[in-house]
Amino acid sequence: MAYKYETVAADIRAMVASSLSPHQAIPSERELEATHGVSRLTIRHAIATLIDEGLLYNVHGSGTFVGSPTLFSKTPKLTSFTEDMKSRGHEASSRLLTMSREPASTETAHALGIPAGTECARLRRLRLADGEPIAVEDVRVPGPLLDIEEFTSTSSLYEVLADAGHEVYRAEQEIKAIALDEEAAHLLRVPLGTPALGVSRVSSDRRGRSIEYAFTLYRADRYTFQLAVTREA
Ligand code: 16G
Repeated sequence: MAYKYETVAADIRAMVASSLSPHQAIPSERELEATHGVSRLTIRHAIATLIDEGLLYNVHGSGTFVGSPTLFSKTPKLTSFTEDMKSRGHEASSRLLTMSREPASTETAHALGIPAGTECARLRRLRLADGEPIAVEDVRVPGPLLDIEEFTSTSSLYEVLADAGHEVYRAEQEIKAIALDEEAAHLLRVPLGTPALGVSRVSSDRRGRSIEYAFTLYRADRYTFQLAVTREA
């Protein structure tokens, strides 16, 4: 059974996801105590847990507020955008920008380890969390692995690929800072030149076969990457 503070923490998490914006104050300890019918100590324990997670932050003497960038932080676990958002209590959705079949450029061919000119499926999507634009994504999938006729704006690419027997197992990623161009800034609804995190990902299946070459541009004000590092080899 969950501890009382975990239940309170889950309630606050849900409240933040459904009705509070970054930097908005959460209800006071006294109000939370009254609405939950638990002790002040339990409320403090729940809030401390959420501060540790990065969901909330405290300003001494003013109260507790909803954090901004860490709201969309990410663990090293390999996830799809849909899974990533879901695990943080947000609903993922997409807007399909373009969908086509085109020959692999030298860069794509090199990344995927296929001959240049091989036909690939290409998807460009705007990715949203609770209706707010978070990322613009450009993905290439080699050869016949993806049937674009069947792909819709509500599809999860990783689910569709897994259903077709191409389960993503491992990925190599590179992250770099990028200033958004006009199109991306417009799509993400931020001012031109706003910094973004550009993530290139080459994913493969258990047998080491390349499945996708993706480039995702995340709004740096709404998305942070978290990595655990260790001295062990
Ligand atoms: C993530 C992946 C992207 C993948 C997409 C599939 C990163 C940096 N990129 O955005 O490579 O194509 O998820 O998401 O994590 P979907 O299954 O929700 O369509």
